[in-house]
Amino acid sequence: MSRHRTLDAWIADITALARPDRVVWVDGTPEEKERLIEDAVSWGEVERLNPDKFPGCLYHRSDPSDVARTEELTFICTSSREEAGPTNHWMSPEDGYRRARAVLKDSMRGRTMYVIPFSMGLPGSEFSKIGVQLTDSLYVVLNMLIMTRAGRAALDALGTNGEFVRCVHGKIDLDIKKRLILHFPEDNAIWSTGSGYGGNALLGKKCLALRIASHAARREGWLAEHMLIVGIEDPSGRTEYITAAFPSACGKTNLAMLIPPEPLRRRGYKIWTVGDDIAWLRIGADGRLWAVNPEFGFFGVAPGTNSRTNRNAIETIRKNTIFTNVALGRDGTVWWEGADWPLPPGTKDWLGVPYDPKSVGQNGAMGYAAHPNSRFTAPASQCPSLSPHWEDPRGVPISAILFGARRERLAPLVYEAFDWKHGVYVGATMASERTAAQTGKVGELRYDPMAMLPFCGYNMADYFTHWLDMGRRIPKPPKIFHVNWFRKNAEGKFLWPGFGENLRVVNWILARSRGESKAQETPIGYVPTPDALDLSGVPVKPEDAEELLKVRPEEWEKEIESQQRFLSRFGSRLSPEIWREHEALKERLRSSVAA
Ligand code: OXD
Ligand code: MN
Repeated sequence: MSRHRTLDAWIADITALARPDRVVWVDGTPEEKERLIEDAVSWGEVERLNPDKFPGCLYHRSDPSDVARTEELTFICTSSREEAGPTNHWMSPEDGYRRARAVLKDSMRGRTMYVIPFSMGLPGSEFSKIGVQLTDSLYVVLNMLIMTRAGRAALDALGTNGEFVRCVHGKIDLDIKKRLILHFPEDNAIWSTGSGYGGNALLGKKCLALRIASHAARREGWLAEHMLIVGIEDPSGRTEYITAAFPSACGKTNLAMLIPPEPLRRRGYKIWTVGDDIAWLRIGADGRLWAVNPEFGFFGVAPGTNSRTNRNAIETIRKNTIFTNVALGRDGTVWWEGADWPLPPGTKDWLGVPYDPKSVGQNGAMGYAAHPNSRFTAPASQCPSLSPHWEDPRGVPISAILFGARRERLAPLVYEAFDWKHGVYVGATMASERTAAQTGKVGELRYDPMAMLPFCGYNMADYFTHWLDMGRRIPKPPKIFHVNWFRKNAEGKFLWPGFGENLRVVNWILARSRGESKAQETPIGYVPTPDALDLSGVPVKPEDAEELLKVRPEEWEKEIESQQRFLSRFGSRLSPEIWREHEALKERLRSSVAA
């Protein structure tokens, strides 16, 4: 029981429906966490890892059918289908509640239902939103304790009549037939059933902080975005912040925790991580855009993470971390493809089958030891590059916004939009090759505007309009850029080394944002002049550097035909300003090809 009558009445309703044997309130104390871990271990939900090598760490294997977000089972339940728009799956609120209630009915008999009050953002800050999640999964509770500020403080912030997002989660028997991820933005409610996977089940993250929050942000005049936030300190001691939106599993965590390459580190460059996945942005009193990270931890992709690609992440996950669907050694240590430590003896793969590297491709685990979307859940506070301002209730001021895609061809390493409106067009027509974070065919090209395709809680045409409106309201807007670390040469080799070297590109972006540094105008935007990027010591051949920045108008003419098909899906709801940007781009390309 709390002091909040609406909260208590709602919990009573769900308890009567799901009929758990026990209801346990999560208070967020370390003693409680220890007790919950004990229970989770004794019920076989998690195993403790080797206490010397991975102190306080836990291991979890999920159901093999429950390893990624299931976008086809994710719905926006608004009164009209148009409100959800053509890129979201829609269900009427009546149908949504009826179906979810039927699935949840009696499903917690013999189980405990946990009540998790949590705050996205610092409790009490104007940026924050409170949620309360009910769940029958102890694994979910342990993850929520890392990913959100959960427990007593969130409940206190709610007081006796504060507003909160009602989050109902039942893993039930993880049956995909019972899987539904439903959002009711008009009701401030989320119902998720039949899945225990992070993106489907940790309801503070994608469901609240993006889908429900984006809907609220439009009403309230701010932005809820799928963006990392990072500060770059230069040798003079000045720190400037950027946000960057990349589709899932395209390196947001790596960019957020980047280690400057040696020559830049020696000159005094430092990186300050604020967030790796979600940014909430508001217009500050000084007319700039300010951002907070509403999360409390990192839910990162494990494969490919090593001390070369992301040393800060490796430091972050050494203790108090939950590993899901990675490979497990007999000695209680973990491993994944791309780890830079040896395969531990007696390793079992993510399905629990003994792993034999010699029979890769033939065993039941898709040939991988760790699932490609296996994850770590780690407290942000353990990150060595964590910004001293990461919990500043005002957030940090943003100098530039980056949109990024994974494109083997076409998109240059970096280009700058002509202005905010053009930047919105660039974000709206972002297309990327699919990764393992979504179910579906890896490698296929899909439009993912602002990396928000799976996360926008309303009609994306209205979302673009909201971005355009925000541009008019921000007195000192950040500049907008597009980056692509993934361009390949004719032999299929990456042209750009990526990782730490990305700081070279970010430095050009920051210089441009201050009105410094050189660029050449192309039909798609401003591209660095060959001498404007500091490539000293970067292992890139001059001809590759040229190719990286190349804009081929003939190729872009094909691309904009496909952009036009994508944008047409929004019909008359799409702002004429977006079409004007489209026409202007077409015209610039036409004259450039003609010349
Ligand atoms: C994530 C995702 O887990 O975008 O961050 O899928
Ligand atoms: Mn994400």
